[in-house]
Amino acid sequence: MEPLKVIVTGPVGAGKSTLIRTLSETEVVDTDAVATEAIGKATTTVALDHGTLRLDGQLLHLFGTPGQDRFDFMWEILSKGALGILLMVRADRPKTIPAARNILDFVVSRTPVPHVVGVTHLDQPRVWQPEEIALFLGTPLERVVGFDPRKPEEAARPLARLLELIGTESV
Ligand SMILES: Nc1nc2c(ncn2[C@@H]2O[C@H](COP(=O)(O)OP(=O)(O)OP(=O)(O)O)[C@@H](O)[C@H]2O)c(=O)[nH]1
Ligand SMILES: [Mg+2]
Repeated sequence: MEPLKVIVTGPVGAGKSTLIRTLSETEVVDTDAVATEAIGKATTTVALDHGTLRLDGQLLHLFGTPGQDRFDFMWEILSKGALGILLMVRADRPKTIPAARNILDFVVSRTPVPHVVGVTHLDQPRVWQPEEIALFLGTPLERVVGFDPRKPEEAARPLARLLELIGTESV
């Protein structure tokens, strides 16, 4: 069966690299480097993450992007040939949601395939609810999935939703 390429994108700290580390059944390739800006964590992806996963009988190749927009040339490179987009957003950092919309517009304009929004950090004390994030991004609520990418039992949830969409529509 042809492997299916999915791009995992979104702003810094949303949990893109965490998701790929949690789910990958093959050794993950990552390119985390020490962050040169104050971003609330020690390292950041500077090129890509790669991992693979078998889900609902389908082999997925997950390509994680950097979150910082100074690496935006990688969004375009990594989205080539992708059949689905997982946009990850932190519920506890509403200030990053415009950046998330910018990334989504950028990727969808070049690679017009279905997307799902994965909302992370919902366990934090002050968060935007998935409904509010859906409204801001202009994404229908049924494509917005709250989950914790650190938890193996939850991490595949948005990808399962994305596979359903890829199976039923072209955009
Ligand atoms: N409390 C909490 N922490 C989370 C959750 N999801 C991810 N994290 C943590 O948030 C951080 C996310 O870091 P990364 O996975 O490096 O984020 P990233 O999206 O790859 O970031 P860049 O590569 O810098 O763009 C990690 O420390 C995770 O353990 C969540 O739902 N709740
Ligand atoms: Mg990363």
